[in-house]
Amino acid sequence: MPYIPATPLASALLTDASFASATDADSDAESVASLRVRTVWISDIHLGTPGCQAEALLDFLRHTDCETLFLVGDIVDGWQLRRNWYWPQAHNDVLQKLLRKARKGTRVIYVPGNHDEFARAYLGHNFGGIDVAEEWIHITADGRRLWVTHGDYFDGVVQCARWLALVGDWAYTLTLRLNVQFNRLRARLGMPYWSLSNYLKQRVKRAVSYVSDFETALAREAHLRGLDGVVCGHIHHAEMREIDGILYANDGDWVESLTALCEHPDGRLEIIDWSAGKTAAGIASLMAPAETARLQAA
Ligand SMILES: [Mn+2]
Repeated sequence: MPYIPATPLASALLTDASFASATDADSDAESVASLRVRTVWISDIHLGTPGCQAEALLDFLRHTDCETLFLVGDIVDGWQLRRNWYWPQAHNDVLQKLLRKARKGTRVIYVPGNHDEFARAYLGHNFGGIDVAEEWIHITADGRRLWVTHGDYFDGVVQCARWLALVGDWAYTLTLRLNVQFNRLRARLGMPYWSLSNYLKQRVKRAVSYVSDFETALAREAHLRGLDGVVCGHIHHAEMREIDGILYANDGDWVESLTALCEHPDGRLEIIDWSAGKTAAGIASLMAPAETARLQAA
């Protein structure tokens, strides 16, 4: 029995007439000079939102060739699409490009994030050569073990906002009512007024500040898991640094910064800023010296 997609996005993609033609048009762009790396991590593309810089990402994907491509979450923005349908051709082309890479032999691993949490229902499945996984452990060419996760599980603000969104209005109202009852009881027992809603708000605030150091929280978790580092996205801020001996790498986003993380053949990691490096000269400067020399000799 054929699989009937449950989400409007999936059905739109599968019924879109431009689905096939985009693939063909795309093949023209295959011959451009490539940045050849072992691994690429990209995240926070937010397809389906006007902010997504799909053209820039397409340009990056056309110039890049890798063995493994990680899609580190927030690839399609299900939150926004549910509110307001926005799906231009370039966004379709990005998906086509990703599927094409998978078809042409790139290992593509998709680790969903909070904006595309609908994909978390398909963990362990494979769609057109793309593996969907909750998280991954990547081993670099020089033997380092890196935990790949979107990062939202460790974002106190998201966790709490979600909790507050879930409990919502009625809980706040209930809390206030409980507070009245509670203080009536306290008054009867001769105890001073105590605000339950205020207490709860303080607790939430403390919880937020506790996990607000997102980077430290992720590095700590990688350490607890006995790994050498973590690669994540989510906060739209490309970064690579050591936190207490653990590598923290964030591949940035394709809304503002146009950044990706790559692993060179020798295991060296680097953040690629595509807003600066989209020329052939820029690509050459991103390569390891040996790699550049080899290409110049060829
Ligand atoms: Mn996110």
